[in-house]
Amino acid sequence: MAPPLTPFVDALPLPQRLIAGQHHGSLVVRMRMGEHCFHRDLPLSKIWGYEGMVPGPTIEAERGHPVTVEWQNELEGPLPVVVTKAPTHADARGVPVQCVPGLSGGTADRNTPALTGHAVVHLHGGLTPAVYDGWAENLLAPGQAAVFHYPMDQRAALLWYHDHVMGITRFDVYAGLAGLWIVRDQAERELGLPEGPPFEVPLLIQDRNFDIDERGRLTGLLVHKTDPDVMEAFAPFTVVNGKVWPELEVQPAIYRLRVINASNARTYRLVLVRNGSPELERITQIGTDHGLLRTATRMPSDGLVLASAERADLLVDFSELAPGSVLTLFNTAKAPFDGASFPATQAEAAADLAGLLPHPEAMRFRVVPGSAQRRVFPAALATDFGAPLPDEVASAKRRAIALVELELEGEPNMLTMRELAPVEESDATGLLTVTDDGMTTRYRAVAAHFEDVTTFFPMLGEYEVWQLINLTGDTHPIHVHLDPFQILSRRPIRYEIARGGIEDLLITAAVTLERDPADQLDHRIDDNERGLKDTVRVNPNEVVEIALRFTNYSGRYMYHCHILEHEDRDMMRPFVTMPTELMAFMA
Ligand SMILES: [Cu+2]
Repeated sequence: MAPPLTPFVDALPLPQRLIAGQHHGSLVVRMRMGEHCFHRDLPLSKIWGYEGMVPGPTIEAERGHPVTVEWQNELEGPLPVVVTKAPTHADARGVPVQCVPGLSGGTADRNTPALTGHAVVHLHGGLTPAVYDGWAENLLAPGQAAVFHYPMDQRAALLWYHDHVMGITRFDVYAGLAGLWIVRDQAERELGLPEGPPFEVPLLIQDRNFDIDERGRLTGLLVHKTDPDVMEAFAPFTVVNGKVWPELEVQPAIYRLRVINASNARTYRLVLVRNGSPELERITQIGTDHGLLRTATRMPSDGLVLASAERADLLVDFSELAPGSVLTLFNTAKAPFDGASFPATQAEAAADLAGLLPHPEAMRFRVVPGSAQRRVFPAALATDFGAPLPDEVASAKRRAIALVELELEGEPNMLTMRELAPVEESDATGLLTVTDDGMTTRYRAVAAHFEDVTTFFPMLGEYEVWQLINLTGDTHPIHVHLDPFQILSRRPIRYEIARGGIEDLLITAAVTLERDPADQLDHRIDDNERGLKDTVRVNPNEVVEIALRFTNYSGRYMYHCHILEHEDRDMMRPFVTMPTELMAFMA
């Protein structure tokens, strides 16, 4: 399908840097309506952005140096996004409507124009006291402001800040309310990694769609479009740092790319291609969500998978390339993503309309003349964390959560996290059984929706193991606020859901920890996932176990799917971290 915009004609923008140390750790960031140019050939788009920009300024902080941000809400309504649900999944030619611009016969949603700009800021990956974490219901109306204190008592990492309003996060982030936040520290600096321009480049990747006028010309107006078959918005244009399919000129040197998937729903599997061949070996991954891995790793053989909110810290070696060399970054992941593999050698041909991937291009790198700079970075990177000890895991509090899709007539399906409590009774309805190596545990769902009773009260300083059981057909990136976690295991399951077995709360299903004969996924933990994570992909037919330990801050936090259309409907739950000594006084 010919792209309706010319790729690689805009230079990759670098977000404005806002270095906290230059402002005595005290920043003011305004949320404002702005006008933004997503592509050379597009009219200006109205956006909501931090400082009126897409993405917002990149805040840079130093470990151990607290940062305060006065978040000032100066947004003006209405929401600068047309929200629509197209009446059909595909048009008369059979092209899925989410692969093309415009409303595709959909009518503009009537409720979203009433959104005047309530907002709340969450620092994703921040070890932040609960009062400053951006609870989804504690909103700032336009004209209101709040000062949030960020201790920055955490290791160097690429974080991001974004809107988190209950029920409409998908629209506020889509409108532009997202920005990067880099924590730096001495341990990382001692490795001599590139820091700042030109060799450290953040790449914030999103997908966006735009409206068309009566003559079919793109208008620049942002469109959030879903369809009767697919409840997530998968937009056809890949936007990096606010530009559609940009190009970055690179010198013959090693670049450090700080990559984040900031899309609402789309998962990317990134493959760097030169002269038709994948060049995965040109890339070394040194960090993940919460900073450096213990050792540098190669790319997975299919490419780098990043679901919504996942980050990767990459070293890319352009040093031996002749000026004029061109390398294109492709995305080979179909949408909705279900973990299915795709060979990197086919990356240029990854376009797939049925997979809602009309244009697999993401961006391009072009080598320009410069003095070649060859450097070697150490393979051993971090020693400040290890895998949780078997003893700690064995004695940890265990929790089980089923990821479930509830089909509804006449409205979008509802995705929920069913928090499960073990029960003794053996009656067959309303129970979810998990059979592992002949041992069966019976559970009853005790919470499903955000406003249901809180059931998770982790003790500060104590390990917990959360078991995430995916009973849906898609991959869900599950994000836990506050401290990072480590992935303990990823194992195949087969399951049967009883007829009518998914009710509003209860679920009747049998899960067995063994491979379903029809299941093609390998269910392995990639080397680049063996770090400190805050978002983990849970694929279909899979149970993932994570080890968490909350440390410094007591309070009410959230965990949720980071597909924003899921989070908003209703794949999000609270948990309360508690100091142990308070438990004796809990009624
Ligand atoms: Cu989800």
